[in-house]
Amino acid sequence: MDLGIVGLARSGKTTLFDALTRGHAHTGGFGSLEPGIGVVKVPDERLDKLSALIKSKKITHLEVRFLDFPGSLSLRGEATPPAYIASLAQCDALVHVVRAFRDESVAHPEGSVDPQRDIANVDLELAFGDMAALERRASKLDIEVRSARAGEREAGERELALLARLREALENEQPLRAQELSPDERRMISGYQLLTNKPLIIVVNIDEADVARADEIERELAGQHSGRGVKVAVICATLERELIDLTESEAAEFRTELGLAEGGLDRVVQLSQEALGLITFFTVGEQEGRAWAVAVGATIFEAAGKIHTDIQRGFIRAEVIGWQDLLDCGSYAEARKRGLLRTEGKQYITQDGDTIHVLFNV
Ligand SMILES: Nc1nc2c(ncn2[C@@H]2O[C@H](COP(=O)(O)OP(=O)(O)OP(=O)(O)O)[C@@H](O)[C@H]2O)c(=O)[nH]1
Ligand SMILES: [Mg+2]
Repeated sequence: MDLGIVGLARSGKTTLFDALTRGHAHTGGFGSLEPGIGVVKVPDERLDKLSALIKSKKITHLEVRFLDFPGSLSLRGEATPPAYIASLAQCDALVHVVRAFRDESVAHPEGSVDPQRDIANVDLELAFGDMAALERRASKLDIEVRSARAGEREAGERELALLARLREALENEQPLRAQELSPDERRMISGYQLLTNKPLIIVVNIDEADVARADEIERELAGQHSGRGVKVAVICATLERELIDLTESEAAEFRTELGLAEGGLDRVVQLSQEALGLITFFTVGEQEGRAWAVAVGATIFEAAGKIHTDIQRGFIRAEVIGWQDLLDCGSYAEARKRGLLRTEGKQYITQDGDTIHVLFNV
């Protein structure tokens, strides 16, 4: 899962990236147009507790990759370089770092701090990228349709109509992720990797002086901006970056002193999972406790396929128990005795937090 960090120049993208990756990332080097890349574990207390209970030798968390894109997205007047758009298009979701910190020594590219304006401008920039992509596709397809025989034009014509509808939505400042699309239409545009169709996490980078009000600021902004495929998180990137160099107890003390809540960075990572429409299930045994991601609504048969294609192929049935029930029972044996370890067939819809054991035969 690749998450692209974007935003205006000097909004705090690299500071956030360093905090998330604890400074251990591979970076592109000064002046490079390559994004810095870092792998981050998705924290999950449920997995930690389950693995401790079953005494798993190894714990494997979910992982996401963050890509720290250099420089600015909105370049006012200048077109965003196509190579930049193309790299963004490869990402599964975008993280937009918005500057809300006031620091006279750090120049804002627009001359003043205004998070609402910057959120709108970056949305617009992403929409421009999509508009260009849709136009390119439409003009190619138009030629194909015209040169096709009369009876073979229908699919192309339907796609052209869809492209026109999507362009109109973008012109009306509606991101593509907000559009109602049929499964068929979704399939038609799935290859285009459109930017405003990707889940978006807006990370508002607040001032050190505002951390005690972080919750309040987040509620307000989330009320305005969160919606289908959009999540909002508020953090102070510089403080989070400073904390990673401290010991746990030093960091805790520092947080109390500043009124800085714990887990701000974890939330950015967790929100990205949510924005992607993923839920987590677990496999927990003595060898390994492991978290897996699967789309909301996926059957346990599909979940089994995430673990291994053989396990899916030979699927017989699965034993399933909610993570909290397993913790409460204290062991699989006790869970079975109390009837909480259920047997489910292929069609069972996997629930967030399910602990599963697939019985299979290949
Ligand atoms: N006061 C304050 N300064 C910050 C904060 N976050 C970032 N900065 C400062 O802003 C400057 C730019 O931060 P970066 O993290 O390099 O920003 P960036 O978005 O990666 O910048 P580019 O990659 O050049 O676009 C640095 O001097 C940071 O120390 C913050 O929360 N508070
Ligand atoms: Mg940077």
